[in-house]
Amino acid sequence: MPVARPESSNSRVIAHIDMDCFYVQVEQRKQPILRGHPTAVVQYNSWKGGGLIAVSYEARKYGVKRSMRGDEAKKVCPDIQLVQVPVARGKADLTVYRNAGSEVVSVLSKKGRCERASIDEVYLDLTEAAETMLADNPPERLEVIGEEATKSHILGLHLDGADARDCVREWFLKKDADHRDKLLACGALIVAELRLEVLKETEFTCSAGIAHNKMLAKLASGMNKPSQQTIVPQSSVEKLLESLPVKKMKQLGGKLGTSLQVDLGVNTVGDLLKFSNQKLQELYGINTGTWLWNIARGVCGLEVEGRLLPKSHGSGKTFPGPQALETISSVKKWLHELCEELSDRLLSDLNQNKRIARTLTLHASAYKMNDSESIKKFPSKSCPLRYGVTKLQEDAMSLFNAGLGEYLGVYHVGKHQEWAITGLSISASKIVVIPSGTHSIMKYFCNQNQTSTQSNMLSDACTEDRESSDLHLADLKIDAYKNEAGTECCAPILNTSGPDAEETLKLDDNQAPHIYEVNHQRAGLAEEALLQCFGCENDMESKINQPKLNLAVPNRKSGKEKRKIEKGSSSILQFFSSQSQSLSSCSSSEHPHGIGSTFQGIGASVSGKLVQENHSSSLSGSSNGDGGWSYKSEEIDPTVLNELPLEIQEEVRAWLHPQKQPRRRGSDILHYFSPSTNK
Ligand code: TTP
Repeated sequence: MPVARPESSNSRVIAHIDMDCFYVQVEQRKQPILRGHPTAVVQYNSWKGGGLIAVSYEARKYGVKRSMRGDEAKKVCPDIQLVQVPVARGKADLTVYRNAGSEVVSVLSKKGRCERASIDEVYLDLTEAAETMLADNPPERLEVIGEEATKSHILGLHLDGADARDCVREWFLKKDADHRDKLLACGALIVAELRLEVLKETEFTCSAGIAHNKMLAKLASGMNKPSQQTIVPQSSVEKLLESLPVKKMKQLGGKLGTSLQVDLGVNTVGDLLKFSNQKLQELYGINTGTWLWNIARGVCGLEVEGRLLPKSHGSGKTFPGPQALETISSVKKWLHELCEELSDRLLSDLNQNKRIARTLTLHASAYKMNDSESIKKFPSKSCPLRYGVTKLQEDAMSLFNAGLGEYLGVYHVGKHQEWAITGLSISASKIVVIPSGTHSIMKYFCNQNQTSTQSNMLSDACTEDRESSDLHLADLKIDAYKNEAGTECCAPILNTSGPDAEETLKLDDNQAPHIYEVNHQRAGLAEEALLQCFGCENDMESKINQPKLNLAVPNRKSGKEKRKIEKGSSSILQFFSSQSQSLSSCSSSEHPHGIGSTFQGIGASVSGKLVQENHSSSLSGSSNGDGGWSYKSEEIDPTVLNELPLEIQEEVRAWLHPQKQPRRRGSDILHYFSPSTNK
């Protein structure tokens, strides 16, 4: 969760970079002949020419909009080139766009802390770079200001009929400028250079906003597009917000914005200044109230998170009109497709980035037959995530059934054709990096634990993916989308009957605090699951009071003190938890195999370690001899071994009693945990 900074320390330099009509640019790079032509990217579904999901600026001049279908676009712009989104597994495949986004991120991340906010958006914290520039080489000493920088838009800058570029140049070179403005000037010079570099390296143009916080930077980046940048000096903030319609703020596009308009008569963000913090808190709760009070003043304390990878993965599909799913078997079939895609992405994240996701969430949109009045939403459901297509599918199906039961009410479940599903999506979130040395047996235990506790863990999913939470039958039009919170997926979206509807898709990390609050609760839920994985399941109270479990921090005893497992009260889960923590204290270079570059590699490092330690009658080890740890094999309660699958039991016994139980060929733990066995 991003850390909020107090207002006083907020003289930071934050940039928000947004790629211009991103999907179109990706397609134009593939087919350069499309450059300069009115072009749109359409959803593969070719009904009425498919739904437009990205429109080039040339096509926008003709009035082509994202809400249109291909046929309609052709009517207003006969020359338009329609390019189809690649398709895989019967649905949009966004891989090419994701990869293109990563290329851009790798260029942008050179200059400061970089947060990948969505498939085509990035926040940069350039404070340090700007401070360094101001100290070493301030703009006022520059002889020339780069051309790209002189094309900047500076909010509140009076042109008085003078040439805009001259005024901008003057602003950059001003000696007696406010210190904060000088920092912004440095930031803007850096961003102009970075944008040129992105163009050179990737052939993509992007636009940027440069301000003192994320909220203002994001607002600014969309003000002048394509391929331009906008600076927000502190002195311009009040005026900017005074006239900014509430619905233009990303988080106020929905019900909250409507309530402000209808209930309070607040039409612009500046109108909120009329209300005290206390009043806003009374009306909307402490967090949302305070957040509203702050945004009215242009205050946003959210830090740029150092994150180059997405926060979650998702896969989804809409089933509009006659395509709506009306049987469990059709839902099952599509969940299988979605799970396959999600599984591929999870495994490639695991292989490439050594990350695992811990929470699976299912969202759906539905309507009830013979009940057109009903506006009840299909509840989103979450559970701990298990790897492997089959397990994912099983769990997704359980979540679906749980959601359907709640949606229909218990008495209606099972009755044929009382419902229809118009959108399905699954997402994997709570992604964490696997600590060096952590091994696949831990995953096994997580999975085991999840299986046993899963029925208890089904829970209402919260609104992490705001798009999904906002799903409404009538809104579902196209299913390739981007999630501002870092999820990259194709899933049902709410769309697009006008600019406001479009705005609601573009949520950012300056989310109203209540969303974070809910997410925090979810984090707790996942943490609980993890704690259960590690043998704490009988101690709910201590769980709640415990600090969060951090696998990366070893929990070794100091000196020669040995940890013991008490017979009867101990569990094999605790044993392996301790093992993991001890192992994780060793850097990968200390392991003969390190953390492998593949899924199997992770297991290999563990296998290597355990087998290596297997030569004594106790399991013991210390990579550096400082306060080693050990377990006497006789201290391990033999009954808990019986909880394990046979092949694992055998192998664990072989570790404990190497002479008695030689390892059986072909049944090693590595094989057991390989993805193919998981499927
Ligand atoms: P946006 O950044 O919203 O739009 P854009 O990049 O196409 O255009 P702009 O220059 O105005 O920023 O979305 C980025 C990509 O995400 C877009 O190219 C296609 C995809 N997308 C969808 O697939 N569906 C949607 O509803 C939205 C909003 C975006």
